[in-house]
Amino acid sequence: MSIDKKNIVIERNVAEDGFLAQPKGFTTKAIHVGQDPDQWKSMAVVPPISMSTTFKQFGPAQHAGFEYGRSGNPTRNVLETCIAALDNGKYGLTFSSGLGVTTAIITMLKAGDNIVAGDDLYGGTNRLLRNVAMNMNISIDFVDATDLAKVENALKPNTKLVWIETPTNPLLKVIDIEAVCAIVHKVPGITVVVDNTFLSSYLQRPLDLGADIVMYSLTKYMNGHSDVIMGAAVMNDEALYEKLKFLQNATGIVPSPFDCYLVNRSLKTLALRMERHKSNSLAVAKFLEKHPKIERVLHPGLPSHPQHELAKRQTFGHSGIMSFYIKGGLKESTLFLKSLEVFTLAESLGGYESLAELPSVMTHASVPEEQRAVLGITDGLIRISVGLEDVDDLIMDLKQSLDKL
Ligand code: P1T
Repeated sequence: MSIDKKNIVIERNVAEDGFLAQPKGFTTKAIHVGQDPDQWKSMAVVPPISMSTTFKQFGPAQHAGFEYGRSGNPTRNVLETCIAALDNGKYGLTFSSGLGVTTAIITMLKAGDNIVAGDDLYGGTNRLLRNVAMNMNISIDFVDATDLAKVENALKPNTKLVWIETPTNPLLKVIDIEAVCAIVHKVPGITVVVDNTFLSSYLQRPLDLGADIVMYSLTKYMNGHSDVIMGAAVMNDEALYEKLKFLQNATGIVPSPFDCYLVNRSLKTLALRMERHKSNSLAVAKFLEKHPKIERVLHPGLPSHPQHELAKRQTFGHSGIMSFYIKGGLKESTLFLKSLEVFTLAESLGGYESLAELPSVMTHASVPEEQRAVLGITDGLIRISVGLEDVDDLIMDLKQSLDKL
């Protein structure tokens, strides 16, 4: 099957596991795009870290491409070029965190505008929309975007942004990006943003499916080593890019050159890491699904997942993140989490190490209680990020911890 989007022909072949087959060339791009040694006088193969906050000018307002470190930096440029290529996008921009990207995008709006957002979002995104954007007199409608009619019905004359995560945090709902974009783009002037943090550009490419902006918390899989907080936005539209580039500088939400170096280095192993996250997490999900102390496992790679078929059509596989309902409540989930020995009880996800957490009191504590109840973010819902350890050790750890219940 092949589809034609904005003159790019996208091949969609099916892999053995039923998900989309990965086209050739991803890791070659991750290693080479933006990294040309000829761009440096030293011909360094590894892009140097330019820590300088300012750059010498030939004459007043005459410079060689860089003037001040907030408005542009050579190490940041390398990373932004590489990140854009991985999403088949024209333009990439990096910010000091994932929420920094969200702030910059929201700052494109003005008082009186409306945002339609998915109802299940990272707690910090939910908090930013409710407690910051709403205070700027921007209205937000939260909808279950797995139901396309709800997205369509929520659009208003003043809607300027549709914001979705897929899969969602922490309930792993999968949203049909192509269908949402087709509905929204019938109305001119609405930007569709897809938060692709849970899958990375290796496992899902929202721009190819019609999204206007793909955004990341690079803090997660894209960096993958739990040692950098950073965010990115990738897009094809020049006007959008110019607006966001202006805001990147004007709001000052920029990352450090050293962190850009680290993320750029990490991208070289993204494909390798994601393949291992994918296989480890499926093995863990299958183990948990059969365990008598577990009520239900939410993992798009399992046939029991409500949008399993959609996940297969839209993604190149699933990452290491999943949630599950343990039988019982706060007492049982607390005992389970405290008993883990290989998994670390901590917020975040997407690093090489396995993590586990309780969204209701940790990552999603800022979501209003009533909304958590409606969505099913209960005290029995545990989220895990399956890392790169030996999978038998991970399964043994989960087993010994569940045995304590
Ligand atoms: O932490 P930061 O880099 O600012 O990214 C925010 C963010 C945005 N989008 C998604 C889907 C996210 O999961 C996050 C951050 N999430 C966690 C810290 C967490 O534990 O879920």
